[in-house]
Amino acid sequence: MKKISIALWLLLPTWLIAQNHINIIPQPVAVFPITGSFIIDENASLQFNEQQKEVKAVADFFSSTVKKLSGIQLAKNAGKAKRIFIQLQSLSEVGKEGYQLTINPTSLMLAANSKAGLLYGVQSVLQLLPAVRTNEVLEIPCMQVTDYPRFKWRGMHLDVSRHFFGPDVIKAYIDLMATYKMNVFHWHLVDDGGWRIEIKKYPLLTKVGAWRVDKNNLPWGQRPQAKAGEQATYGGYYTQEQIKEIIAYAAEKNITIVPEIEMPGHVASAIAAYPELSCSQIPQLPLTGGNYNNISSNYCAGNDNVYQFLQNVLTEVIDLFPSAYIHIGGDEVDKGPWKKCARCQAKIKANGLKNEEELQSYFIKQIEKMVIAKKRKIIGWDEILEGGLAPDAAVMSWRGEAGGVEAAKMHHEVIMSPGNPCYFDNYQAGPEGEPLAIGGMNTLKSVYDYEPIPKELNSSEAKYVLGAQGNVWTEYISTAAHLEYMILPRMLALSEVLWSPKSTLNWNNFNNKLKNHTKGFDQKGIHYSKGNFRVNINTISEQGNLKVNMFTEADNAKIYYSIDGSTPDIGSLLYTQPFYINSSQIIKAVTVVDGLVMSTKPSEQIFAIHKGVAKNVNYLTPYSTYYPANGNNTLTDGIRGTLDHGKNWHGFNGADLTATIDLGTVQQVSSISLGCIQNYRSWIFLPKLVQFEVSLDGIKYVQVGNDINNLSNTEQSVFIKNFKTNFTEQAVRFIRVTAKDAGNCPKGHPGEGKPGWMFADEIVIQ
Ligand code: TNX
Repeated sequence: MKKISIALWLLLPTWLIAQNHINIIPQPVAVFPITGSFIIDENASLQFNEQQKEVKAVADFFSSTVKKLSGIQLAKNAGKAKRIFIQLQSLSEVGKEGYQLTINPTSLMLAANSKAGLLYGVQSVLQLLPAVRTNEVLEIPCMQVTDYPRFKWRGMHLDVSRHFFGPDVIKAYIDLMATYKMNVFHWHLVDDGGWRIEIKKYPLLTKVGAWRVDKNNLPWGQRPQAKAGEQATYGGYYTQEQIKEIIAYAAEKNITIVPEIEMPGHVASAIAAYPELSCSQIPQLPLTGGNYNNISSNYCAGNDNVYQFLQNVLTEVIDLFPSAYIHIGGDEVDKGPWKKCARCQAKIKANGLKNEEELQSYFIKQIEKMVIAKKRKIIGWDEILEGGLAPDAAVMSWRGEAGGVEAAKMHHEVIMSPGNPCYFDNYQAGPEGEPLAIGGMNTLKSVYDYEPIPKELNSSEAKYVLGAQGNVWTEYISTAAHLEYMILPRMLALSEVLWSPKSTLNWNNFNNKLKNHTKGFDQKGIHYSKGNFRVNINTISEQGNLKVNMFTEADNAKIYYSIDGSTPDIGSLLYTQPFYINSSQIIKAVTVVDGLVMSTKPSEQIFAIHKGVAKNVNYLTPYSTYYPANGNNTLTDGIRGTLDHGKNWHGFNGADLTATIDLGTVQQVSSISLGCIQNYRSWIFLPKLVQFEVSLDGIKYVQVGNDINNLSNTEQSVFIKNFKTNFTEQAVRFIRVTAKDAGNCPKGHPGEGKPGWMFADEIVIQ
């Protein structure tokens, strides 16, 4: 029977599933709809074994949730006409976390091998109820469900150092995770911006290290460092009692908390408390933001007292957290201070190490020994591979997938959390229309399309990939509402990737189900992004002609657009297919679903049609491979770069731009311009000046203009400047544009003294 139900499920068209309101996210392994429905009302009774503590806990959770939703107090083990069974039962098919549900008009039977399975079964049942709770009947469509997860690590991370989130926010985060069957909470408790866990042996870690001068009125990257005498009023930490309570709270919901005690870098907070832990041993104030000038953020790897300190810290951490894994960080260690430190150099020599990379590896191996002695395993960011991986360490791959692939091939356990698409601190649609974020862009669909097993792994290596995780770094996230917005709805997409069989993933079905979930968020006042409804405006260049292509990730959506600068709505032009444009214009577009404009802000794209469009650009020095934009001819593709510097822009690091364009034939030209963007936070500055030259033969050039930058490179808002020259019309075939790099980042900038970036987009020739 079970086999038949799975087969039938696969045959069912999506519309039928949607019609049956099976809105469960993540998608169950097998669902077999049956006619009819089970109605939860006063005639229903909960049937369970009250002697079994774990079952009773699940039954109580179910009953209290029903009470909250509807006011109905379910009878327990009573002789009622309809029954809801919750029971432990030996089931061969569903494993430790799976469950089976059989719902018909008079009984709802939930069975599982464990409490975890029962909990997940209850989550599914709750998702089958109507999303909007007015006085609607609690009606559940009849069906059979067999369900269990694809991956055993279904993680969400949260950085509570850059901004602090109190226990209530953490519990709400855990609740959201549990609703979507996520089971590992990676708690990033230590970083430069604050030490957040009480350690009894070292009280200054929280007395000093948890508090900083409040610069919250400024974005993270623009915060000046604290000055002596300023009051440290922003921060907070968790007492060990609070931590125990949160661990127990999470465990009730089948969530394991993996604590991260970051080391040997990213520990300016610990050094603020105990300066003797750094190489320089110079006292410092806790970091207020992204400015590291004259701040120590590494432990001294040559000082044995540091290892003793960490042994003591880890002992308390391990006593608190039952998790099999302890995360010890290991990322982004600036080896500079170690190079200059006599103790570190002596340690390198005494242990026959080759360099500072091996010193980092030595450091991690010492820590691993301490953790293993306590019967736990370490996990670290992929930098722990450099200089040699500690023998039993698990690796969290964040700089793409390469670290994870390498570790899995070495038969080490791996958790995938590549920046793209697993960084939930990146934009989901913006930057326009979204709260300021750290940068990047991970759309809902990019998360949904993510496959945690890299192609490079064969099936036996793939077994080392335990799962994946969404990471939420909080430099730019300081409130609970913003935090919700950043994880929703992306976490729902990730949960489906990690739980559901690959064969059941279906973007349209997910979108359909999502509507019900976002309705629920609306009603509960939970914040989420509507970035999924953003219109993407792209162009296709066809033999020098530009074709505009628009697309939205949203299902069942229409796109309306304007070409006259007005705000589009349902009275505007309806997009049906790609179209040519042959004049400069601004296109604004919105997504419309069921007659409602869904986009938070219309998408905008400026098209500049000019004599250089589709002509080849030759660079003297190539643009950075990090910013390929639309390829070689990005500067002549007719598409102007917007405030999102990750798109349509070519970047140059510490180098001038010299671009030559051949118009192919001699043409009359009277103006040339080059667009440049400044984004102080991202180390991008306007060029010093832009020089324009023209030529008839491509050999002898004549200068026709020289536009000097008159705007400040300390201006912190993001803006675009057009460098331009107008001259008497003349016959021209070749054009050369040179933008002189502004040099190092300015004084007071976090990158002071280091090369900045220069970003250029369209060269407009008229
Ligand atoms: C990199 S991911 C970091 C974090 C930052 C994050 C911002 C990782 C191991 N290190 O310290 O907060 O980028 O996206």
